[in-house]
Amino acid sequence: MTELILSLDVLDRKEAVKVAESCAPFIDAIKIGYPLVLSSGLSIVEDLADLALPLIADFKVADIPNTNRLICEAVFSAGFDAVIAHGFVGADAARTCVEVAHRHSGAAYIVAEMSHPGATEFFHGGVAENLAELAVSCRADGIIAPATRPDRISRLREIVGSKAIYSPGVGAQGGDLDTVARLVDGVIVGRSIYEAENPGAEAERFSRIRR
Ligand code: O7E
Repeated sequence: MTELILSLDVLDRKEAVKVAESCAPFIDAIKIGYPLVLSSGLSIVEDLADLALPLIADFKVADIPNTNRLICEAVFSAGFDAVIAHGFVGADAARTCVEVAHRHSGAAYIVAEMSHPGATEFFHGGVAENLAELAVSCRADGIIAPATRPDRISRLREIVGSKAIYSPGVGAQGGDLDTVARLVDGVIVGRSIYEAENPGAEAERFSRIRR
């Protein structure tokens, strides 16, 4: 089964909770990043707790080991179940995120390659492959790979094996749902669902990948 992860980049707190509630039966997790946390505060986690869905903190943590540790401790203390970190800061810093996550019985995912066009300016020449290898050596739970470049997902799969691959970029960024769903463990979808007239119905439509 391929998981469907809702990217809840909605700025209004009430609207965010409403969207999450309507999508909840059709999704496997909710990804929350800076847009929602900066507009609503960390307590948004408490508002979503009743849905009993895993909450993924997409803070793309990218600092020195000690600062990464402080950020990740705050993430898990707030009630998140997983954190997303960058690997380009090096193995010591990335490993810190993984260690904090595992100490809290949570998960940590490392960004291997991003989905937007500009990502190719730096994620080339083996950089993403190196980041995927780093994720494996740091015992991360998985990587993030671009739905906009399915061939790259296949290449990174060769490196991470059975570790999870979660993939953003379907819908609004042009990635094809069915193509990507066959390659990854979870598809991350934002605007195509939360900007729809009926987000719940749209989430249900996307949830065909869970069958
Ligand atoms: O394009 P959307 O609206 O479907 O939203 C995609 C979400 O995934 C959005 O929150 C964006 O910040 C995030 N994302 C990407 O789009 N591309 C990436 O390469 C990485 C991420 C991301 O979430 O990284 C951590 C999973």
